[in-house]
Amino acid sequence: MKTLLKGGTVVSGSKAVAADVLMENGTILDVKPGIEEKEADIIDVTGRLLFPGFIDAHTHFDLHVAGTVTADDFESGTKAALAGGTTMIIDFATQYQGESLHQALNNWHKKADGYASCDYGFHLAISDWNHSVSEELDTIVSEGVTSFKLYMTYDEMYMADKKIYQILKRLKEAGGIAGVHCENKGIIEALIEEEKANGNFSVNAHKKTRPAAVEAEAAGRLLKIAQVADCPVIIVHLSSEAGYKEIAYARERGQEVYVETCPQYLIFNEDVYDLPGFEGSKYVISPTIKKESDRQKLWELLKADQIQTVSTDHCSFTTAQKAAGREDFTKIPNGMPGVEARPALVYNFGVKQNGLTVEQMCRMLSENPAKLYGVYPRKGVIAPGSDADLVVFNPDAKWTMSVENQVANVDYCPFEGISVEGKAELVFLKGRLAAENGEVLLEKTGAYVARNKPMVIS
Ligand code: DUC
Ligand code: ZN
Ligand code: ZN
Ligand code: ZN
Repeated sequence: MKTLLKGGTVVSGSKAVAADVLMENGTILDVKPGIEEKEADIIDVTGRLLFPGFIDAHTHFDLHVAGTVTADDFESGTKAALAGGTTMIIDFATQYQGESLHQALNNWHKKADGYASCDYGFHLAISDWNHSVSEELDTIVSEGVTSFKLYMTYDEMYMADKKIYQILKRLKEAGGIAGVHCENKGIIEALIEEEKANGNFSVNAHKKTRPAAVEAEAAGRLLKIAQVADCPVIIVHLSSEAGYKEIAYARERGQEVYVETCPQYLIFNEDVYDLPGFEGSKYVISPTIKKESDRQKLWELLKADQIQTVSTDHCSFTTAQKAAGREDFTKIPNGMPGVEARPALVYNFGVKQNGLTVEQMCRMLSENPAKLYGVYPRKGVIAPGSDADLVVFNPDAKWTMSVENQVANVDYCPFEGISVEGKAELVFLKGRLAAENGEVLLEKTGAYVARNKPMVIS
């Protein structure tokens, strides 16, 4: 059966035009004004924006960390994604010490295959770099895992400068790209010792131990390592203006640097860590949410196309899990949910309130991640031949975010009480109606997506 969406505005990264969309068997057949098709299911989408399915390139589902496991696994996390209009996620398959990259990938396939309601791919987080891992890289890339993650902090995954350099050089040969978590481990550890010595074990010590300079130092160092390795790199979850200055400096030197930020850094400021009681623990994430001036700078950078993607870093823990750190902030598991809220948040705070265009929103949430992570033009665009992953977005729908209407498996919503305009009304996954007004209709039909090498984003 064919489906025809009539009367909407089709958004791409470069334009928004009135056009109808015809799809069949999971694929888009035609996109143009005035399509007539008697055999099709016809849906009137007048007044709606049609976006290519949103891609969240930064989730942590079923991650065992900090002595616990994230509240969302692939089953609940991908349902939440779909509810908000995200039709593909890219999660971080994590190599633990002593494992091969293939073992790590197999572990993540076991978590996801058969459980996912949206399409999915994996980045590989490299934790244990050695000769045999280096030898595996070419096959890993040819098998469709073309992006990697490196951490400059966290004991279990920390990568020293020498290894970062070696990995970047090998990735350049193999045709993969690395996204890097930039924070200076040593400074954080020293600041934690100071806070504890001063008797401060409370939530607000979290922000004191991770000031912007911690991010900026690591970003600057990474970018110099990448300069020597002559390799493009992605800075994930950028949270500060100081961090951005290092990126601007590297770009002036001619380096290819891609940047991701997340809704939480665009919506909140560090005052969340001073909320009464233990409320601030809901926002204990790393990097931390920074100052009001950083928040405003990130919006400016998005408007100026200096930041390429907005992903969520969805890494959810319940209030009971967060409570493990009631007496010691370093024991609060780091992370917050966001996978279902991102499209509406970016539309409301970006397009409605901050002067982003719908084309920019399309680039940040769909086209750019599709290009950078090697799934374009199969995904990231509404065009003949592309997967029929598509969001019918109602720009005028008014609603209030709340744990009451949240699909994710968490007992709080970090955006509780925030009223927004704009909602994913109908979500199509490969031509089938998979979610409607925040309710998931089609479960566990998500497929694994092997990816191509990254495309340059201009
Ligand atoms: N930061 C978080 O807050 N959670 C998951 C991993 C990360 O880097
Ligand atoms: Zn598990
Ligand atoms: Zn990170
Ligand atoms: Zn992350």
